[in-house]
Amino acid sequence: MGFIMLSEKMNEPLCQQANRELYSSYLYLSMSYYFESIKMEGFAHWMRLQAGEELVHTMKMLDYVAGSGGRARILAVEAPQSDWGSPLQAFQHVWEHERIVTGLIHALVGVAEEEKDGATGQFLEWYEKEQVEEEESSDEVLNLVKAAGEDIAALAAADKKLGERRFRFPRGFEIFPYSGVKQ
Ligand code: OFO
Repeated sequence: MGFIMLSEKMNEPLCQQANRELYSSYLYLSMSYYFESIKMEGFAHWMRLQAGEELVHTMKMLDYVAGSGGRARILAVEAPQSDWGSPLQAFQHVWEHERIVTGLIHALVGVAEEEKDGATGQFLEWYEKEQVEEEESSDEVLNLVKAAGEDIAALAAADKKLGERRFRFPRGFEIFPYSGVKQ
């Protein structure tokens, strides 16, 4: 429990954003299994890690709510799409989705400003930076897939490259163990 009290007007949009982050995790996990079904294992691996990152985004936000005197609530997550016409369509979807999420983060920063909640505004700076990175990496992969086109060898090379991605927790934040428990 921190020293500041989160207002209800800030609490709820943060929980809703955590829900969108969890939806992102569902979406990328769904894409991961789509890629597995078409035997593109590097792409499947990349998406699986992306789904993990989104779970980190979810929990980091809810931990902030819970640690700021608010109440972290888990909301229903809708089922994501499960099939795409091609890797290109899937990555186009990622690209569009991340732009939507960036807009949501900016809206949340706007709520923090209206609420004169400087601590939350500062907390959200991490998400603003993260969105810049997410947009860059989705751009990069989208361009790679676009350049490969229908060329099987180029797609296989892209698949191999994406299979090299490694998972990294944000500095100072891991989702296991729960930070309130010493291990
Ligand atoms: Fe959480 O960054 Fe993507 O959605």
